[in-house]
Amino acid sequence: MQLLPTRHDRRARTHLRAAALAIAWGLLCAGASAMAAEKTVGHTVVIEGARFEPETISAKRGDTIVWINKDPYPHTVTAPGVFDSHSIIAGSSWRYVARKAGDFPYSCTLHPNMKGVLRVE
Ligand SMILES: [Cu+2]
Repeated sequence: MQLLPTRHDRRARTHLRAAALAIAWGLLCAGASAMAAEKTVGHTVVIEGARFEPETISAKRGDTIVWINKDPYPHTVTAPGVFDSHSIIAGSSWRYVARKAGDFPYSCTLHPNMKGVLRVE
């Protein structure tokens, strides 16, 4: 019988504390993302055939807009000085949270004839 904690006991307790912290942190994060998900309003722009569909998308401040590239080659969603997705590879997407109100014309830097407008109220 031992009265003093052994080295093994101490280590076990440290592990337990680390595990408890990890669980608490996980719950905190899950809660925060659930709250964020409730508030988020999403809009989708599909990029297909080198066109933005719809060409003009209306959103409110705080909304998230997702551009999905369905073409087999990359595109960008670029409003100089406002936002820039850089290359969105085939089959990938890019999301942007509209923070500022206004009309933001954007284009694809790889295909400058591809144009769209993000309208934020
Ligand atoms: Cu393009």
